[in-house]
Amino acid sequence: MALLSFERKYRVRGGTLLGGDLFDFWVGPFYVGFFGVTTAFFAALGTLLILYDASLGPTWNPWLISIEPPDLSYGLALAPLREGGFWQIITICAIGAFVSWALREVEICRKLGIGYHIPVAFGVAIFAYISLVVIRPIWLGAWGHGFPYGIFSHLDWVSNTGYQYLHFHYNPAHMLAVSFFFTTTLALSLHGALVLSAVNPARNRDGSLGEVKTPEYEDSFFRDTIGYSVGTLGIHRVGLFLALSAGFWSAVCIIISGPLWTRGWPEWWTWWLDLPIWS
Ligand code: 07D
Ligand code: 07D
Ligand code: U10
Repeated sequence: MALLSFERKYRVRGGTLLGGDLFDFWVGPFYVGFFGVTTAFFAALGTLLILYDASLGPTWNPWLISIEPPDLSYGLALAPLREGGFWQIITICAIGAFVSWALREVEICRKLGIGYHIPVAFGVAIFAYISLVVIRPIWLGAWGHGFPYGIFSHLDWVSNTGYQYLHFHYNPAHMLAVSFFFTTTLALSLHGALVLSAVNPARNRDGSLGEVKTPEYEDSFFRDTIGYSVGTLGIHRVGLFLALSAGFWSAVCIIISGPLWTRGWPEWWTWWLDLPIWS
């Protein structure tokens, strides 16, 4: 079915979580819904506050604008607006917008009668963000442990936080996360390449279209090369698992840095280096 006639068929009322029929309509290609309105509200308010705070600051250079979290001395209290209060409200707006976006995805899934895999996956990204600006700062007792909202300044935060633990590469959860990120790109490149090789074949020498191949060809390629094919549905499960694991172990690696491990990460490995089997 062509996409436009499909849209006519499925664009019917119902399936909303909140608001009933109230915002149950589309604007151009976008579904709105109650959570589309809350997304727009939080995104617009957060963006305006960033622009307003930037207007009070020293620069309009987009690379240098930075919304700083409060000083550590404020602990978990509310800070005055220009001393981290803006960062606190912007953080609430960001979480409001991300969670609203996820719930709007849920409503769209319900309308379509498909699974909730996409909002669940986005939930892992939201978890990683919340681990940086809510869970770890609360556990360490100060909002000042969150990262600043600026293009270069958030890189400075990552570098400084990394060196605070001497050598962040020795964080075992960071190792898992990095390996999952690398494996995700390997899996996606293999998958994209395999699908294109089978369903988008080169033209024949006489100029006629090449034959589109069936999944048996795809399975056979991997049975011939590595002895096993995970299958055409299976590769999508593998991909989702790899990508969500990357985000999950990222969240773990930063939550444990400080709350559960305060020394340099290389030191964590002494238990391993001291195992009696090595001597
Ligand atoms: C391609 C989907 C599109 C999304 C894009 C991002 C904004 C920010 C700026 C208000 C893959 C839109 C950007 C809305 C507007 C202002 C001042 C997604 C795609 C194009 N980072 N980070 C970037 C964010 C953190 C790190 C780029 C966000 C942590 C490193 C962009 C968050 C740590 C590097 C950006 C966040 C960290 C970057 C490209 C939130 C650990 C880079 C992102 C909400 C996770 C790279 C100059 C991209 C770069 C980069 C955005 C959090 C580390 C500005 C929104 C604190 C080491 N980050 N980041 O393509 O070039 O994502 O930086 O958590 O090298 Mg970052
Ligand atoms: C947090 C983004 C969430 C985004 C959301 C949506 C909008 C809307 C709108 C486009 C998690 C935002 C949407 C704003 C945009 C429109 C229209 C994603 C988030 C909700 N590291 N490291 C990681 C590597 C080093 C350090 C993670 C590699 C050094 C610290 C990942 C290397 C030191 C932290 C990773 C390397 C160091 C990390 C990041 C190599 C510095 C973290 C991915 C090759 C000296 C962070 C949860 C991530 C983390 C993190 C990779 C090196 C420090 C595994 C490959 C040794 C302090 N590093 N790192 O988390 O775990 O994405 O954050 O050297 O805090 Mg590291
Ligand atoms: C996949 C796939 C598959 C496909 C696919 C895809 C995965 C099976 C079948 C999909 C993949 C792709 C298309 C490939 C490319 C994708 C990426 C590389 C990922 C990254 C994506 C991007 C960078 C694009 C990001 C764009 C976004 C998020 C759109 C921005 C939209 C808006 C700002 C509007 C949002 C809508 C809302 C909030 C709902 C209701 C609101 C409105 C309609 C607007 C009305 C608003 C008001 C009246 C209030 C005003 C408020 C505003 C303006 C707030 C907004 C704030 C701002 C600051 C702008 O597997 O194969 O093929 O295709």
